[in-house]
Amino acid sequence: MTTATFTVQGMTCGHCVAAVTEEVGRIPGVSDVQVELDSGAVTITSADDVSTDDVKAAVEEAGYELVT
Ligand SMILES: [Cu+2]
Repeated sequence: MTTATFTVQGMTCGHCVAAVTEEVGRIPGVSDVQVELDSGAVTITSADDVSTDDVKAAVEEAGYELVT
């Protein structure tokens, strides 16, 4: 198990958090996603390292932007 934290821009409410959690949770191997609304921090627990490209794609699919 490994964890990685990313920052997502543009979330404003619990619905945004749910959308990001759902999309990021679909990345293969991801077992847990914790989203902090205020800071935009998204902590991902997965079997193997997640690729930034996968996280970026999932975040954009949800309608938000990954801060790099
Ligand atoms: Cu929202």
